[in-house]
Amino acid sequence: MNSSTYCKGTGHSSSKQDFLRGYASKSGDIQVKFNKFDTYLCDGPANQTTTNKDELMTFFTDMTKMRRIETVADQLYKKKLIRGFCHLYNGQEAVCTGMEAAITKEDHVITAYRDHTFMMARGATPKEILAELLMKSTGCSKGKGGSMHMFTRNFYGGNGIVGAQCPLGAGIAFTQKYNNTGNVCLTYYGDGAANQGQLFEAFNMAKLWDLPCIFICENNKFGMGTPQKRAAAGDDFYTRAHYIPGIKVDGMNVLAVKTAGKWAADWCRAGKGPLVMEMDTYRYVGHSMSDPGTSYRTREEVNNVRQIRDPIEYVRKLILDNKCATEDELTAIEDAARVEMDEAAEFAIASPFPEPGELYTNVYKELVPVRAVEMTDTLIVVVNQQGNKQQQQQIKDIILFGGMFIIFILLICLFGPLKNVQHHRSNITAAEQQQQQLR
Ligand SMILES: Cc1ncc(C[n+]2csc(CCOP(=O)(O)OP(=O)(O)O)c2C)c(N)n1
Ligand SMILES: [Mg+2]
Repeated sequence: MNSSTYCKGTGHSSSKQDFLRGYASKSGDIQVKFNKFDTYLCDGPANQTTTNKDELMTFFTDMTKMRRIETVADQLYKKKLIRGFCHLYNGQEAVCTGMEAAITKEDHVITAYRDHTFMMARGATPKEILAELLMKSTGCSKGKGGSMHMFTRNFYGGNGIVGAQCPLGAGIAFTQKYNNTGNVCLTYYGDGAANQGQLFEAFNMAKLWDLPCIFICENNKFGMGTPQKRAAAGDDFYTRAHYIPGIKVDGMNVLAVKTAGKWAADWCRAGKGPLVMEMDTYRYVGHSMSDPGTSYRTREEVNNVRQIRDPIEYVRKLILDNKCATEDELTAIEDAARVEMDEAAEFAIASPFPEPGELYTNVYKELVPVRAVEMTDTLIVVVNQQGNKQQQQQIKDIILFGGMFIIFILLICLFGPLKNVQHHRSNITAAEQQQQQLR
Protein backbone atom coordinates (compact mmCIF):
# COMPACT_ATOMS: atom_id res chain seq x y z
CA MET A 1 0.00 0.00 0.00
CA ASN A 2 1.41 3.38 -0.95
CA SER A 3 2.29 5.35 2.17
CA SER A 4 1.46 8.59 0.38
CA THR A 5 -2.19 7.68 0.67
CA TYR A 6 -1.96 8.22 4.41
CA CYS A 7 -2.16 11.70 5.84
CA LYS A 8 -2.97 13.51 9.01
CA GLY A 9 -5.92 15.87 9.48
CA THR A 10 -5.16 18.96 7.43
CA GLY A 11 -6.99 21.53 9.47
CA HIS A 12 -10.01 21.83 7.17
CA SER A 13 -12.78 23.25 9.25
CA SER A 14 -15.94 21.16 9.52
CA SER A 15 -19.24 22.47 8.33
CA LYS A 16 -20.52 24.87 11.01
CA GLN A 17 -24.11 24.24 10.05
CA ASP A 18 -25.87 22.15 12.68
CA PHE A 19 -22.50 21.25 14.17
CA LEU A 20 -23.73 20.88 17.73
CA ARG A 21 -26.92 19.17 16.75
CA GLY A 22 -29.35 19.00 19.62
CA TYR A 23 -27.45 21.23 22.04
CA ALA A 24 -28.45 24.81 22.82
CA SER A 25 -25.48 27.08 23.38
CA LYS A 26 -26.67 28.69 26.62
CA SER A 27 -23.21 28.95 28.09
CA GLY A 28 -19.95 30.15 26.59
CA ASP A 29 -18.20 28.20 23.88
CA ILE A 30 -15.30 26.01 24.93
CA GLN A 31 -12.56 25.27 22.42
CA VAL A 32 -11.05 21.80 22.66
CA LYS A 33 -8.10 20.27 20.80
CA PHE A 34 -7.31 16.59 20.60
CA ASN A 35 -4.85 14.30 18.80
CA LYS A 36 -4.78 14.56 15.02
CA PHE A 37 -6.79 11.98 13.15
CA ASP A 38 -4.92 9.45 11.04
CA THR A 39 -6.62 9.28 7.67
CA TYR A 40 -6.59 7.13 4.56
CA LEU A 41 -7.64 8.39 1.09
CA CYS A 42 -9.20 11.49 2.69
CA ASP A 43 -8.26 14.56 4.71
CA GLY A 44 -10.65 14.17 7.64
CA PRO A 45 -11.76 16.98 9.94
CA ALA A 46 -9.60 19.32 12.02
CA ASN A 47 -8.40 18.02 15.38
CA GLN A 48 -10.37 20.60 17.34
CA THR A 49 -13.95 21.43 18.15
CA THR A 50 -16.17 23.84 20.01
CA THR A 51 -18.26 22.53 22.85
CA ASN A 52 -20.22 24.05 25.73
CA LYS A 53 -21.49 23.34 29.21
CA ASP A 54 -24.76 21.74 28.09
CA GLU A 55 -23.03 19.31 25.80
CA LEU A 56 -20.35 18.35 28.32
CA MET A 57 -22.94 17.83 31.07
CA THR A 58 -25.04 15.70 28.71
CA PHE A 59 -22.03 13.56 27.76
CA PHE A 60 -21.06 13.16 31.41
CA THR A 61 -24.59 12.17 32.43
CA ASP A 62 -25.14 9.77 29.54
CA MET A 63 -21.81 7.98 29.93
CA THR A 64 -22.24 7.78 33.72
CA LYS A 65 -25.62 6.12 33.20
CA MET A 66 -24.10 3.69 30.70
CA ARG A 67 -21.33 2.74 33.11
CA ARG A 68 -23.89 2.28 35.88
CA ILE A 69 -26.35 0.15 33.93
CA GLU A 70 -23.50 -2.22 33.06
CA THR A 71 -22.45 -2.37 36.72
CA VAL A 72 -26.01 -3.26 37.68
CA ALA A 73 -26.12 -5.88 34.91
CA ASP A 74 -22.91 -7.34 36.32
CA GLN A 75 -24.51 -7.58 39.79
CA LEU A 76 -27.73 -9.12 38.47
CA TYR A 77 -25.73 -11.66 36.49
CA LYS A 78 -23.76 -12.68 39.56
CA LYS A 79 -27.07 -13.16 41.40
CA LYS A 80 -28.04 -15.53 38.57
CA LEU A 81 -30.99 -13.33 37.64
CA ILE A 82 -29.49 -12.87 34.17
CA ARG A 83 -28.76 -16.13 32.39
CA GLY A 84 -26.89 -16.92 29.21
CA PHE A 85 -24.53 -14.52 27.50
CA CYS A 86 -23.93 -10.99 28.72
CA HIS A 87 -21.27 -8.67 27.26
CA LEU A 88 -20.55 -5.34 28.94
CA TYR A 89 -19.35 -2.10 27.34
CA ASN A 90 -17.33 -0.54 30.21
CA GLY A 91 -14.54 1.62 28.82
CA GLN A 92 -16.02 2.06 25.35
CA GLU A 93 -18.82 4.52 26.25
CA ALA A 94 -17.34 7.47 24.31
CA VAL A 95 -17.76 5.60 21.01
CA CYS A 96 -21.50 5.09 21.04
CA THR A 97 -22.14 8.39 22.85
CA GLY A 98 -20.04 10.49 20.47
CA MET A 99 -21.39 8.82 17.34
CA GLU A 100 -24.98 9.19 18.51
CA ALA A 101 -24.34 12.93 19.02
CA ALA A 102 -23.08 13.12 15.43
CA ILE A 103 -26.22 11.71 13.80
CA THR A 104 -29.99 12.12 14.15
CA LYS A 105 -32.56 9.67 15.44
CA GLU A 106 -33.64 9.16 11.81
CA ASP A 107 -30.26 7.61 11.03
CA HIS A 108 -29.76 3.90 11.60
CA VAL A 109 -27.48 1.87 13.84
CA ILE A 110 -26.56 -1.80 13.97
CA THR A 111 -23.97 -3.49 16.18
CA ALA A 112 -22.82 -6.82 17.56
CA TYR A 113 -23.73 -8.32 20.94
CA ARG A 114 -22.24 -5.57 23.19
CA ASP A 115 -25.43 -3.61 22.74
CA HIS A 116 -27.00 -2.46 26.05
CA THR A 117 -25.58 1.06 25.94
CA PHE A 118 -26.46 1.50 22.27
CA MET A 119 -30.05 0.97 23.30
CA MET A 120 -29.73 3.81 25.82
CA ALA A 121 -28.08 6.06 23.26
CA ARG A 122 -30.94 5.36 20.82
CA GLY A 123 -33.52 6.31 23.45
CA ALA A 124 -34.59 3.07 25.13
CA THR A 125 -35.24 3.23 28.88
CA PRO A 126 -33.09 1.48 31.51
CA LYS A 127 -36.25 -0.34 32.65
CA GLU A 128 -36.86 -2.01 29.30
CA ILE A 129 -33.16 -2.84 28.91
CA LEU A 130 -32.75 -4.44 32.34
CA ALA A 131 -36.12 -6.20 32.04
CA GLU A 132 -34.92 -7.70 28.76
CA LEU A 133 -31.72 -8.86 30.42
CA LEU A 134 -33.86 -10.62 33.02
CA MET A 135 -36.03 -12.16 30.24
CA LYS A 136 -39.13 -10.34 31.49
CA SER A 137 -42.23 -9.53 29.44
CA THR A 138 -41.66 -5.81 30.02
CA GLY A 139 -38.31 -5.99 28.21
CA CYS A 140 -37.70 -4.29 24.87
CA SER A 141 -37.89 -7.66 23.11
CA LYS A 142 -40.68 -8.91 25.42
CA GLY A 143 -38.13 -11.04 27.27
CA LYS A 144 -37.47 -13.17 24.21
CA GLY A 145 -34.17 -11.67 23.08
CA GLY A 146 -32.00 -11.19 26.12
CA SER A 147 -28.67 -9.41 26.21
CA MET A 148 -27.66 -9.98 22.60
CA HIS A 149 -30.98 -9.27 20.89
CA MET A 150 -32.22 -5.83 21.83
CA PHE A 151 -34.01 -3.57 19.36
CA THR A 152 -35.56 -0.14 19.36
CA ARG A 153 -36.47 2.44 16.74
CA ASN A 154 -33.81 2.57 13.99
CA PHE A 155 -31.60 0.19 15.98
CA TYR A 156 -31.25 -3.32 14.64
CA GLY A 157 -29.53 -5.02 17.56
CA GLY A 158 -27.87 -6.94 19.02
CA ASN A 159 -26.26 -9.64 16.72
CA GLY A 160 -24.51 -12.68 18.16
CA ILE A 161 -22.71 -14.00 15.11
CA VAL A 162 -19.40 -12.19 14.79
CA GLY A 163 -19.47 -9.90 11.74
CA ALA A 164 -22.98 -10.93 10.65
CA GLN A 165 -24.32 -7.43 11.21
CA CYS A 166 -21.95 -5.93 8.62
CA PRO A 167 -23.77 -7.08 5.47
CA LEU A 168 -27.05 -6.19 7.21
CA GLY A 169 -25.72 -2.69 7.84
CA ALA A 170 -24.83 -2.37 4.15
CA GLY A 171 -28.37 -3.50 3.35
CA ILE A 172 -29.86 -0.87 5.66
CA ALA A 173 -27.67 1.74 3.96
CA PHE A 174 -28.86 0.45 0.58
CA THR A 175 -32.44 1.08 1.69
CA GLN A 176 -31.54 4.69 2.54
CA LYS A 177 -30.05 5.25 -0.87
CA TYR A 178 -32.85 3.44 -2.70
CA ASN A 179 -35.53 5.46 -0.89
CA ASN A 180 -33.47 8.64 -1.04
CA THR A 181 -33.95 9.31 2.69
CA GLY A 182 -30.69 11.17 3.20
CA ASN A 183 -30.02 9.03 6.27
CA VAL A 184 -26.93 6.97 7.04
CA CYS A 185 -26.32 3.64 8.72
CA LEU A 186 -23.65 3.19 11.40
CA THR A 187 -22.40 -0.38 11.13
CA TYR A 188 -20.32 -1.37 14.14
CA TYR A 189 -18.01 -4.39 14.41
CA GLY A 190 -15.05 -5.41 16.53
CA ASP A 191 -11.37 -5.87 15.78
CA GLY A 192 -12.05 -9.62 15.94
CA ALA A 193 -14.67 -9.31 13.20
CA ALA A 194 -12.39 -7.12 11.08
CA ASN A 195 -10.71 -10.18 9.54
CA GLN A 196 -13.94 -11.82 8.41
CA GLY A 197 -14.75 -12.43 4.76
CA GLN A 198 -18.32 -11.20 4.95
CA LEU A 199 -17.09 -7.76 6.02
CA PHE A 200 -15.11 -7.49 2.77
CA GLU A 201 -18.13 -8.56 0.75
CA ALA A 202 -20.07 -5.76 2.45
CA PHE A 203 -17.22 -3.30 1.75
CA ASN A 204 -17.30 -4.23 -1.93
CA MET A 205 -21.03 -3.75 -2.41
CA ALA A 206 -21.11 -0.60 -0.29
CA LYS A 207 -18.41 1.00 -2.45
CA LEU A 208 -19.77 -0.38 -5.71
CA TRP A 209 -23.07 1.37 -5.05
CA ASP A 210 -21.67 4.24 -2.93
CA LEU A 211 -23.97 3.40 -0.03
CA PRO A 212 -24.27 5.80 2.94
CA CYS A 213 -22.70 3.27 5.28
CA ILE A 214 -20.18 4.16 8.00
CA PHE A 215 -18.32 1.00 8.97
CA ILE A 216 -17.07 1.48 12.53
CA CYS A 217 -14.40 -0.87 13.82
CA GLU A 218 -14.35 -0.71 17.61
CA ASN A 219 -10.78 -1.74 18.21
CA ASN A 220 -10.96 -2.57 21.91
CA LYS A 221 -7.73 -4.58 21.53
CA PHE A 222 -9.23 -8.04 22.14
CA GLY A 223 -11.40 -10.62 20.43
CA MET A 224 -12.55 -12.70 23.39
CA GLY A 225 -9.23 -13.66 25.03
CA THR A 226 -7.08 -13.08 21.97
CA PRO A 227 -5.12 -9.84 21.82
CA GLN A 228 -5.71 -8.11 18.50
CA LYS A 229 -1.99 -8.25 17.70
CA ARG A 230 -2.07 -12.07 17.75
CA ALA A 231 -5.15 -12.28 15.51
CA ALA A 232 -4.62 -9.64 12.85
CA ALA A 233 -1.68 -9.52 10.43
CA GLY A 234 -2.14 -5.76 10.17
CA ASP A 235 -3.67 -3.53 12.81
CA ASP A 236 -4.46 -0.39 10.81
CA PHE A 237 -8.13 -1.22 10.53
CA TYR A 238 -9.07 2.17 9.06
CA THR A 239 -7.10 1.32 5.88
CA ARG A 240 -8.51 -2.17 5.53
CA ALA A 241 -11.18 -1.51 2.91
CA HIS A 242 -8.67 -0.71 0.17
CA TYR A 243 -10.92 1.52 -1.98
CA ILE A 244 -12.95 3.01 0.90
CA PRO A 245 -11.50 6.04 2.71
CA GLY A 246 -10.90 5.67 6.43
CA ILE A 247 -10.13 7.59 9.60
CA LYS A 248 -8.62 6.52 12.91
CA VAL A 249 -10.17 8.17 15.96
CA ASP A 250 -9.32 8.30 19.67
CA GLY A 251 -12.32 6.29 20.78
CA MET A 252 -11.84 7.31 24.42
CA ASN A 253 -12.43 10.97 23.60
CA VAL A 254 -16.11 11.67 23.07
CA LEU A 255 -15.44 15.04 21.42
CA ALA A 256 -13.01 13.53 18.91
CA VAL A 257 -15.55 10.79 18.18
CA LYS A 258 -18.35 13.29 17.66
CA THR A 259 -16.19 15.52 15.44
CA ALA A 260 -15.13 12.61 13.25
CA GLY A 261 -18.64 11.15 13.29
CA LYS A 262 -20.22 14.39 12.15
CA TRP A 263 -17.65 14.71 9.36
CA ALA A 264 -18.30 11.08 8.33
CA ALA A 265 -22.08 11.51 8.32
CA ASP A 266 -21.77 14.66 6.19
CA TRP A 267 -19.53 12.71 3.79
CA CYS A 268 -22.14 9.98 3.36
CA ARG A 269 -25.05 12.40 3.11
CA ALA A 270 -23.19 14.21 0.33
CA GLY A 271 -23.33 10.98 -1.70
CA LYS A 272 -19.59 10.26 -1.51
CA GLY A 273 -20.16 6.64 -0.50
CA PRO A 274 -19.05 4.62 2.51
CA LEU A 275 -16.32 5.27 5.06
CA VAL A 276 -14.39 3.18 7.57
CA MET A 277 -13.81 4.55 11.06
CA GLU A 278 -11.43 2.82 13.44
CA MET A 279 -12.13 3.64 17.07
CA ASP A 280 -9.07 3.24 19.26
CA THR A 281 -10.75 2.13 22.48
CA TYR A 282 -10.37 -0.40 25.31
CA ARG A 283 -12.52 -2.97 27.08
CA TYR A 284 -12.16 -2.81 30.88
CA VAL A 285 -14.10 -5.96 31.66
CA GLY A 286 -13.82 -9.54 30.45
CA HIS A 287 -15.18 -10.49 27.05
CA SER A 288 -18.38 -11.74 28.65
CA MET A 289 -19.49 -12.44 32.20
CA SER A 290 -17.81 -15.84 32.13
CA ASP A 291 -14.41 -14.24 31.46
CA PRO A 292 -12.61 -12.53 34.35
CA GLY A 293 -10.49 -10.80 31.70
CA THR A 294 -7.20 -11.21 33.51
CA SER A 295 -5.53 -14.24 31.93
CA TYR A 296 -4.50 -12.57 28.67
CA ARG A 297 -3.55 -9.14 30.03
CA THR A 298 -2.29 -7.71 33.29
CA ARG A 299 -4.35 -5.80 35.84
CA GLU A 300 -1.75 -3.05 35.53
CA GLU A 301 -2.56 -2.64 31.84
CA VAL A 302 -6.26 -2.23 32.57
CA ASN A 303 -5.65 0.14 35.48
CA ASN A 304 -3.27 2.17 33.38
CA VAL A 305 -5.90 2.76 30.68
CA ARG A 306 -8.48 3.61 33.34
CA GLN A 307 -6.19 6.19 34.89
CA ILE A 308 -4.93 7.80 31.69
CA ARG A 309 -7.69 7.44 29.09
CA ASP A 310 -11.01 6.90 30.86
CA PRO A 311 -13.73 8.56 28.72
CA ILE A 312 -15.85 9.74 31.66
CA GLU A 313 -12.89 11.14 33.56
CA TYR A 314 -11.86 13.07 30.45
CA VAL A 315 -15.23 14.85 30.38
CA ARG A 316 -15.23 15.34 34.15
CA LYS A 317 -11.90 17.15 33.88
CA LEU A 318 -13.15 19.37 31.06
CA ILE A 319 -16.23 20.28 33.11
CA LEU A 320 -14.23 21.10 36.23
CA ASP A 321 -11.44 22.95 34.39
CA ASN A 322 -13.98 25.13 32.62
CA LYS A 323 -16.04 25.59 35.80
CA CYS A 324 -19.17 24.19 34.14
CA ALA A 325 -20.10 22.42 37.38
CA THR A 326 -18.70 21.65 40.82
CA GLU A 327 -17.50 18.25 42.03
CA ASP A 328 -20.60 18.05 44.24
CA GLU A 329 -22.86 18.58 41.24
CA LEU A 330 -21.10 15.78 39.35
CA THR A 331 -21.42 13.51 42.39
CA ALA A 332 -25.15 14.29 42.42
CA ILE A 333 -25.38 13.15 38.79
CA GLU A 334 -23.61 9.91 39.68
CA ASP A 335 -25.94 9.36 42.65
CA ALA A 336 -28.99 10.00 40.46
CA ALA A 337 -27.71 7.46 37.91
CA ARG A 338 -27.30 4.91 40.71
CA VAL A 339 -30.86 5.49 41.94
CA GLU A 340 -32.30 5.35 38.41
CA MET A 341 -30.59 2.04 37.62
CA ASP A 342 -31.51 0.52 41.00
CA GLU A 343 -35.15 1.43 40.39
CA ALA A 344 -34.94 -0.04 36.90
CA ALA A 345 -33.51 -3.24 38.36
CA GLU A 346 -36.35 -3.44 40.91
CA PHE A 347 -38.87 -2.94 38.11
CA ALA A 348 -37.21 -5.70 36.09
CA ILE A 349 -37.14 -8.13 39.01
CA ALA A 350 -40.82 -7.46 39.82
CA SER A 351 -41.94 -7.88 36.20
CA PRO A 352 -43.49 -11.18 35.10
CA PHE A 353 -41.89 -13.65 32.71
CA PRO A 354 -43.57 -13.88 29.29
CA GLU A 355 -46.57 -16.17 28.95
CA PRO A 356 -45.68 -19.55 27.36
CA GLY A 357 -47.68 -18.62 24.27
CA GLU A 358 -45.24 -15.77 23.58
CA LEU A 359 -42.82 -18.44 22.38
CA TYR A 360 -44.77 -18.61 19.15
CA THR A 361 -45.50 -14.95 18.50
CA ASN A 362 -43.25 -12.45 16.68
CA VAL A 363 -41.79 -15.24 14.59
CA TYR A 364 -43.14 -13.80 11.36
CA LYS A 365 -44.35 -10.29 10.58
CA GLU A 366 -47.84 -11.57 9.80
CA LEU A 367 -49.59 -13.98 12.14
CA VAL A 368 -49.49 -17.41 10.55
CA PRO A 369 -50.73 -20.68 12.03
CA VAL A 370 -48.01 -22.03 14.27
CA ARG A 371 -48.15 -25.67 15.24
CA ALA A 372 -45.83 -26.20 18.12
CA VAL A 373 -45.43 -28.57 21.01
CA GLU A 374 -43.93 -27.63 24.32
CA MET A 375 -42.85 -30.32 26.76
CA THR A 376 -42.90 -29.55 30.45
CA ASP A 377 -42.30 -32.06 33.24
CA THR A 378 -45.63 -33.81 33.00
CA LEU A 379 -47.60 -32.27 30.17
CA ILE A 380 -47.45 -31.77 26.48
CA VAL A 381 -49.14 -28.49 25.61
CA VAL A 382 -50.20 -27.55 22.11
CA VAL A 383 -50.41 -23.80 21.72
CA ASN A 384 -52.04 -22.01 18.82
CA GLN A 385 -50.87 -18.78 17.22
CA GLN A 386 -52.80 -16.62 19.67
CA GLY A 387 -50.99 -18.32 22.49
CA ASN A 388 -54.04 -20.28 23.70
CA LYS A 389 -53.45 -23.77 24.94
CA GLN A 390 -55.48 -26.05 22.69
CA GLN A 391 -54.68 -29.44 24.05
CA GLN A 392 -53.02 -30.88 27.10
CA GLN A 393 -52.05 -34.51 27.42
CA GLN A 394 -50.55 -36.34 30.37
CA ILE A 395 -47.15 -37.78 29.53
CA LYS A 396 -48.11 -41.16 31.07
CA ASP A 397 -51.11 -41.38 28.69
CA ILE A 398 -48.85 -40.65 25.78
CA ILE A 399 -46.38 -43.34 26.87
CA LEU A 400 -49.28 -45.85 27.26
CA PHE A 401 -50.76 -45.12 23.84
CA GLY A 402 -47.31 -44.92 22.29
CA GLY A 403 -46.40 -48.33 23.73
CA MET A 404 -49.60 -49.91 22.37
CA PHE A 405 -48.90 -48.40 18.98
CA ILE A 406 -45.38 -49.86 18.92
CA ILE A 407 -46.71 -53.33 19.85
CA PHE A 408 -49.28 -53.03 17.05
CA ILE A 409 -46.54 -52.20 14.52
CA LEU A 410 -44.47 -55.15 15.75
CA LEU A 411 -47.44 -57.49 15.22
CA ILE A 412 -47.87 -56.22 11.66
CA CYS A 413 -44.21 -56.79 10.99
CA LEU A 414 -44.36 -60.32 12.32
CA PHE A 415 -47.62 -61.56 10.79
CA GLY A 416 -48.05 -59.28 7.83
CA PRO A 417 -45.26 -60.92 5.74
CA LEU A 418 -46.52 -64.50 6.57
CA LYS A 419 -49.95 -63.62 5.22
CA ASN A 420 -48.32 -62.22 2.11
CA VAL A 421 -46.26 -65.36 1.65
CA GLN A 422 -49.39 -67.56 1.89
CA HIS A 423 -51.16 -65.30 -0.57
CA HIS A 424 -48.17 -65.49 -2.86
CA ARG A 425 -48.03 -69.29 -2.57
CA SER A 426 -51.73 -69.70 -3.34
CA ASN A 427 -51.23 -67.55 -6.45
CA ILE A 428 -48.41 -69.80 -7.60
CA THR A 429 -50.50 -72.90 -6.99
CA ALA A 430 -53.39 -71.50 -9.05
CA ALA A 431 -51.02 -70.63 -11.88
CA GLU A 432 -49.49 -74.13 -11.81
CA GLN A 433 -52.97 -75.72 -11.99
CA GLN A 434 -53.81 -73.54 -14.99
CA GLN A 435 -50.58 -74.62 -16.71
CA GLN A 436 -51.35 -78.29 -16.09
CA GLN A 437 -54.85 -77.90 -17.53
CA LEU A 438 -53.42 -76.31 -20.63
CA ARG A 439 -50.96 -79.19 -21.05
C1 LIG B 1 -18.94 -16.45 13.39
C2 LIG B 1 -18.56 -16.50 14.83
N1 LIG B 1 -17.36 -17.01 15.18
C3 LIG B 1 -17.01 -17.06 16.49
C4 LIG B 1 -17.85 -16.61 17.46
C5 LIG B 1 -17.43 -16.65 18.92
N2 LIG B 1 -17.06 -15.28 19.34
C6 LIG B 1 -17.94 -14.53 20.01
S1 LIG B 1 -17.31 -13.02 20.32
C7 LIG B 1 -15.87 -13.36 19.55
C8 LIG B 1 -14.77 -12.32 19.48
C9 LIG B 1 -15.15 -11.10 18.73
O1 LIG B 1 -14.25 -10.05 19.01
P1 LIG B 1 -14.48 -8.59 18.50
O2 LIG B 1 -15.04 -8.64 17.13
O3 LIG B 1 -13.19 -7.86 18.66
O4 LIG B 1 -15.61 -7.98 19.43
P2 LIG B 1 -15.54 -7.59 20.98
O5 LIG B 1 -15.98 -8.79 21.74
O6 LIG B 1 -14.17 -7.18 21.27
O7 LIG B 1 -16.51 -6.48 21.16
C10 LIG B 1 -15.88 -14.65 19.07
C11 LIG B 1 -14.74 -15.25 18.35
C12 LIG B 1 -19.10 -16.10 17.05
N3 LIG B 1 -19.99 -15.64 17.93
N4 LIG B 1 -19.43 -16.04 15.73
MG1 LIG C 1 -12.53 -6.58 20.15
